[in-house]
Amino acid sequence: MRFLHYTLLLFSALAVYIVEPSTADNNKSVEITKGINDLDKIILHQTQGSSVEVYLYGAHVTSWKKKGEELIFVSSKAIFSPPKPIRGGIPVIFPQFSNLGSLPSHGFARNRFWTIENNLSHVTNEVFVDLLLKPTEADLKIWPHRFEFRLRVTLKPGGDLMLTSCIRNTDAAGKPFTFTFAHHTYFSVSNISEVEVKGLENLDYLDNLKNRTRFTEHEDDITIESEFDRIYLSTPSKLAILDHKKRTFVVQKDGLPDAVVWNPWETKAKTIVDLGADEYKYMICLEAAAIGKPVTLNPGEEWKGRLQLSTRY
Ligand code: TA6
Repeated sequence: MRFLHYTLLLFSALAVYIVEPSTADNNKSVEITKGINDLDKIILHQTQGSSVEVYLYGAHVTSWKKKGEELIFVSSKAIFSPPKPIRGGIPVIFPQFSNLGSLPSHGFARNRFWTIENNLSHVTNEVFVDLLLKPTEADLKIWPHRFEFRLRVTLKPGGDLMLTSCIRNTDAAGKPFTFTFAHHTYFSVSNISEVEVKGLENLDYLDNLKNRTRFTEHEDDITIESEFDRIYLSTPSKLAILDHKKRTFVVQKDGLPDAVVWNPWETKAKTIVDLGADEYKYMICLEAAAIGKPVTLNPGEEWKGRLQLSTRY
């Protein structure tokens, strides 16, 4: 009887965790669990109290912690219930950014259920999970293109977060398709008044508040003092958000030439049902994106994009 009891305990522990089989303090693991509203969630654990949480709903990162400190903003009013996208975290914007096409704004990848590719693992010292999205019959009705979108979410030993996207055109009928893309990251900041965005000086941008009219940025460092919504074109691969009260976020990107900077500010924030009235003060979106030059893939072709987030103190 006692043998049976311990065996059951062992198997239930194994069912939830894929734990590094060596010393406890390594603590590298991938945990499959339930989140808000019982939605499936994966938690990547790394050494030194780093962790990442990602929902299968939207392949949506909703938490990134280093030394136990939360670095990603999620609204206190976020709705974790399809088809509403989750407000905050890192929404995956595909195959259409904003209203740049006939699909619903920001496409459909952020409100679809993704699946786990069967290799929850950690290689070397990295902990990662591979997520997969393929179009449903309903998707094919609104966007008649066959694709496979693989997103690897990786937590590195030092706590850096990496998102590696791989989109393949699997259309057997030989049709190419074109898309725009963004990782719509909501960074958590001490206060928007303490923030500067670095690396966008002298670049052209499309102002979403002025019919996407094209302008050139003349400020060295961007500060936000009102509603702000711009698509910066062909930016450097390394950008930074300096929060004078807390830390610096370093954003490194490959295959994602553009960057969107967004803050709704007070008035617009009041029109967003799933955003708390003054929460605009504690977030800034800096989105690694491919918008200015939409990506076209012929059958069999693949596109890759990579985003790496880190912090400096
Ligand atoms: O990325 C900036 C933006 O396109 C803004 O124009 C604003 O609409 C924001 O995204 C949020 O969009 P959502 O559809 O999530 O409300």
